[in-house]
Amino acid sequence: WAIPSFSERARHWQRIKGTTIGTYAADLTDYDDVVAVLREFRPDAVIHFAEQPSAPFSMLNVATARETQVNNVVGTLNLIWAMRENCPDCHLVKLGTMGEYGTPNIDIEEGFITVNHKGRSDTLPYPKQPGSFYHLSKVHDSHNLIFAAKIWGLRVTDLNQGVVYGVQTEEMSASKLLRTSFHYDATFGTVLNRFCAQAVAGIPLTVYGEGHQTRGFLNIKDTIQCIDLTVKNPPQPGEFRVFNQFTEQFSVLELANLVKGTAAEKGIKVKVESIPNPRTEMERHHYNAVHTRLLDLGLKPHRLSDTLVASMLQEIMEAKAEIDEEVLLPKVNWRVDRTGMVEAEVAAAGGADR
Ligand code: USQ
Repeated sequence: WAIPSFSERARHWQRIKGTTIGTYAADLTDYDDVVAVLREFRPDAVIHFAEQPSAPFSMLNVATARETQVNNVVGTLNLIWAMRENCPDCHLVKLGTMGEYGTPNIDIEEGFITVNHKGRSDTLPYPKQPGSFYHLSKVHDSHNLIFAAKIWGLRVTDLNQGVVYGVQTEEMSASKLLRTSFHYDATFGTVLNRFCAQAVAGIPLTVYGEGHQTRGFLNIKDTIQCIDLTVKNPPQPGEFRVFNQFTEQFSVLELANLVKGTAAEKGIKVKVESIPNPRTEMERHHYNAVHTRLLDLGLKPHRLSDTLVASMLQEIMEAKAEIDEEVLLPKVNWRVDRTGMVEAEVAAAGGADR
């Protein structure tokens, strides 16, 4: 659905809430832009969500991989330098991802793990095994942030967020003018949102491979709650914290079956289809990730339920005519087509008959 521009939404928020919100349009990869905004606004906290967020986009070709890593890593690097020079006491709340950890065969801790090695012990950053150039960009960011906290004393919280689902925040339900975009395409849409859109469009739900891939999930409403709690409880100068920001774990197949069951109650017949996995990822693996730090700060999770899926389906049904079925099937393949490479080498060598 069409949404008002960012500044229009800010103006509308101002009208209904009576609070002032300034808006700036700046490019984080332009250092002077970043400095100008910080100098004028003088923030106590910066919530950094300005990264390219799609794993498939980063795996499309060299240009999109480069765009992802330059935008994400250079943008964050500019921001921490600008904070060091202009507001070193400001709290940086940075959007990371649970995908930084990958799917190791041990439980995932909240940022750090205590290791005993050859009779000595240390608490170290949890090992990273990301699954795309996008997820890697967040790993690179995390390392830069750990360093900036240690060397310059910046205060940093890395929010390792899981897969977000949901259509509505409370503000968006109160006014359509505050709506944000809803992505259901194979590149920018996340899995549960996509399954709901596929159900409404009447096409089979695209479970990649076996569908036992398990991830941490959270409702879009809880994303907002988590940021609020993080900003209200800043770290000490020089402290780098990691919060694993998700509320529940599900496999892809569990989500598909939940959507199928809920859609059936609404009279929508849905087929769940396993399609060849376009990604290189484990389809059967251990997954148990600690996520207590935001709960300790007071997070009240909105858990996934059939009523919630029903309300998502309802919301999407109202925009059914606008669904573009073309974008629902995955087009980006993680794998290398070696047959093509051999053919290209043969062609480069002057053709098959040489
Ligand atoms: N999947 C399907 N069918 C689909 C789409 C996805 O089976 O039609 C599977 C994927 O193979 C994957 C899982 O569902 O195993 C999650 O995929 P996703 O596209 O919902 O999420 P992902 O690519 O991991 O990325 C999303 C956001 C990203 C965020 C990340 C959190 O786009 O910004 O960082 O979720 S996490 O996954 O925890 O790293």
